[in-house]
Amino acid sequence: MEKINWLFLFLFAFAIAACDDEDDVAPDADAPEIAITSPAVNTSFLVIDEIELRANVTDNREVEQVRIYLSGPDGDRRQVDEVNIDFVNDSRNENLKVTFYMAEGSAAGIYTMIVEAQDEQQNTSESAVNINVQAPDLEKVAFNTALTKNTFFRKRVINNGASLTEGEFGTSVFHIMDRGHDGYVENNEFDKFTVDFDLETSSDWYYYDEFDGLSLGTLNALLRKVKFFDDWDLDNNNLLNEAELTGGIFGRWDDNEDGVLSRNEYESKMHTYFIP
Ligand SMILES: [Ca+2]
Ligand SMILES: [Ca+2]
Ligand SMILES: [Ca+2]
Ligand SMILES: [Ca+2]
Repeated sequence: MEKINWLFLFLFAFAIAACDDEDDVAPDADAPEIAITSPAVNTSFLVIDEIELRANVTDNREVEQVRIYLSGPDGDRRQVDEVNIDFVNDSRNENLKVTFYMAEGSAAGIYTMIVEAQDEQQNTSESAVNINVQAPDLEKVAFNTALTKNTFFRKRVINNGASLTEGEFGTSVFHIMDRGHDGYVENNEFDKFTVDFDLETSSDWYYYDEFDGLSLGTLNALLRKVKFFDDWDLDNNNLLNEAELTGGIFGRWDDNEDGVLSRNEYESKMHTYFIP
């Protein structure tokens, strides 16, 4: 009995001490420190690239929140991300990795990426890095690089960069057409793809189903009729490698057939089909 009372007293005192501690936090005058590790200063990005920011944020007590801003050549400043730190983790040292995309129609030029970090007592600090955002005309090889270096492309095309059989190509086109990402190709998705891939004038490219959407089997039959796979398979080995695949897309998007994709030939289609 005696023992239990002592234990109780001890726990009680401990609880009071803990409460006391919380009510009487010593002031923290030190703002977090931020080190942006990537991208390097003045790195160039295409307006359709995914942009990855990496930063290390430390605080003597606790990093509470980090906000990422992008400030453009027109002086606009928009928030691209906000990271609230989970207090359960070791929040004195945070390695951040944030991926974002330029909004469609963004001005080309120098942008400043700003990382703002706040600790639990609202001490705030900021660090920034400039990047160079460009929207050039793209030749076929540059377009291939632009697509394949970004992870969003391989998320839409099956096989993770390896060559595609005709059936795998059909499945990949199905994913690309399904821009709503719901597993169905509805009529409006079919119609949009028809225009964007320059198929309006093809009498072989047509289906009508009011209710169920386009089936994979129907799509494969249509693709065979318009010879996408055959025409894109330049070395006739019955496989499409990535260069043949992106070259095929390039050919369908080059509306004025001048051998380059201008910004207005690639940007909005990239947002429609690939950029998350
Ligand atoms: Ca602090
Ligand atoms: Ca859909
Ligand atoms: Ca081939
Ligand atoms: Ca063109």
